[in-house]
Amino acid sequence: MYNKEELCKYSNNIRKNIVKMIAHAKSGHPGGSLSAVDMITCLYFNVMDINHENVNSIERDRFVLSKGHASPLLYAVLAEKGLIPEEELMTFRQINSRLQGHPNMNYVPGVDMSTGSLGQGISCAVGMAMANKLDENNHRVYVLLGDGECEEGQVWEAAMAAAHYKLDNLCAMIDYNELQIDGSIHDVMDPSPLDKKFEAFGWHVIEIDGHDYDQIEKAFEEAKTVKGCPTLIFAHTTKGKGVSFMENQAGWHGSAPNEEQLKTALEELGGNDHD
Ligand SMILES: Cc1ncc(C[n+]2csc(CCOP(=O)(O)OP(=O)(O)O)c2C)c(N)n1
Ligand SMILES: [Mg+2]
Repeated sequence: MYNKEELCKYSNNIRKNIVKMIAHAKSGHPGGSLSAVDMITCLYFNVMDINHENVNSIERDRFVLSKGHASPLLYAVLAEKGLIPEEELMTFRQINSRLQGHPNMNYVPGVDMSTGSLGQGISCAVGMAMANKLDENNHRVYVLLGDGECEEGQVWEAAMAAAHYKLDNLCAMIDYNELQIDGSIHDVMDPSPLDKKFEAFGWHVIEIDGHDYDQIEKAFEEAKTVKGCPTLIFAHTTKGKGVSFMENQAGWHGSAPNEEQLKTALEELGGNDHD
């Protein structure tokens, strides 16, 4: 288990790589990548059993990035875990790169599902969790959803099926940053109250601050003890977390920083070195 200081160091480097690769590609989605860094760092370093040796094995936990536009986050975490080379991150969104704008499970080791069409990832995760039950495979399935993504009807079919099939090996997380592509989720198509809705669909719901490592870790631990229903971690987050001028700005959903903005972002994140 990594302590808070170590997790912070990994998260910070992941944030730096996210802004660097998006700036280098001149396209990508920084806001929703940065908001989920703390949860996904904790998941990959302290919760899931994925590593270099078992990456291609069926005998490990699975993660589905249902909000596939946050691919820079997934690639940066995989690099931090040593599953893909860190240098490769700068090929993000280039022709012939394995690291396309939305993740492709056929090319990238550690990518467990190809995603990008919002709503579909959670359905895949439900199928994977059902398969694990049928195979008597005790490994768990984790899935990250955006709050805007929950405006997709398919999410609710998946939520209903997960409860119906008592998938207690499934843990979903909602990155509740309250923004989607064009503005506030409450203005675009209000999906709230998401916690109450998942509860009504038969899920065990845990509400946390998605930037507090103690709360994140406790929630994952609690989820492992829940029997007979799936768990939702409903995480309050800040879109663009860690880069002041990106925080809570819908405009940074899918825009790349220019050279000057990259410099400022990296300064705020403590410089350009891998320390
Ligand atoms: C089915 C589908 N419709 C629309 C899009 C375009 N799109 C990409 S990201 C996004 C907003 C998602 O908002 P949210 O889930 O809140 O993501 P986050 O704030 O975490 O970045 C939209 C509408 C898509 N990828 N898939
Ligand atoms: Mg959002």
